[in-house]
Amino acid sequence: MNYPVESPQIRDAIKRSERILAVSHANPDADAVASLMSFKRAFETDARSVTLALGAGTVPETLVFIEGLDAIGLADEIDVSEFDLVALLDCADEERVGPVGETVVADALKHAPVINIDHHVTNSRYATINLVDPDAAATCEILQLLYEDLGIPFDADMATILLSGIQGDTLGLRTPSTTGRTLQVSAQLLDHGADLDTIVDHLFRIRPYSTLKLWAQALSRVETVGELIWTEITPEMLEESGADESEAEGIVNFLAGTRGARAAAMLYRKPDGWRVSMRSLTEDVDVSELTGLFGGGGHSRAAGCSLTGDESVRETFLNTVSERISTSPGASIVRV
Ligand SMILES: [Mn+2]
Repeated sequence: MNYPVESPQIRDAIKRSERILAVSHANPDADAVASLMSFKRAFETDARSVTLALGAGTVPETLVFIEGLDAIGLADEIDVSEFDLVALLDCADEERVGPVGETVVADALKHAPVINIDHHVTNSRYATINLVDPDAAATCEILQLLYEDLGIPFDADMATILLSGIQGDTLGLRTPSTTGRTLQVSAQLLDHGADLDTIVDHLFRIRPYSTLKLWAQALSRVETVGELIWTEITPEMLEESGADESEAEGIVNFLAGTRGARAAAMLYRKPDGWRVSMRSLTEDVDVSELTGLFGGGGHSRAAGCSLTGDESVRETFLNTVSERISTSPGASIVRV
């Protein structure tokens, strides 16, 4: 491999630790879950435990093919002070971890080294040791290189876990974040016995009926504001379809492929406002910048933010984004 990830600090921190806590973010995706699961496999020994936790939420059903998922708990049920090393995986900042993020990181920093391994360009380097590579398509891509540098053995299960994180974040090696290195890392994982067939079936092909019902509802209410295309997921829609929120995840990518749309937004209704997920297919539309206007962030083609308030806040968001991405400045903005 031509791209070593060298981290003597991480090597030393792991070597000195006996009780590691690895945490990933709320609304976990394949990369978050795979990062956690691989971390446990890589570093747990008879003399060292690795406890896994999410900031909030549950593991998506699509990942059932990974064994041992019940090892993943919730950060707010864990006493951070019991650990002598805390690793945050795939978390750009404390907020991304979830509502308990700031407390978890602050508590951890008081008495233990904190490792931050991530690939988001907006990462705020909040930890003691920051291994942040925005050129990586997934945190699992960084981890594969790190494990290799540390001489961690790869069996087929480990390779499948890591490849599922990469496949998840690159939508099957199709996002612009996919580089030659991503392909090389993936090729190596295949050589280690990763089960690509199972990953692709579970992540991209098999879906429950409830997902179809939810997509039908979300797509039936699609609207445009200028060159922004958007739709919304409400608690009522989730209840009616029997789906959970994670089943809506692919919709925003699907919307972004609409001819004439320069950006897509999915708004998830929350008690105090909305969680927003954005995508763009155009290089000149940077959605991390757009969501940044509302306190969010992410990647240039995929980013998110939260809106707090009533429908006027949503209207401001939609109109602001629409105006910013408009190719015909001064065009009238459609009221929603
Ligand atoms: Mn990721």
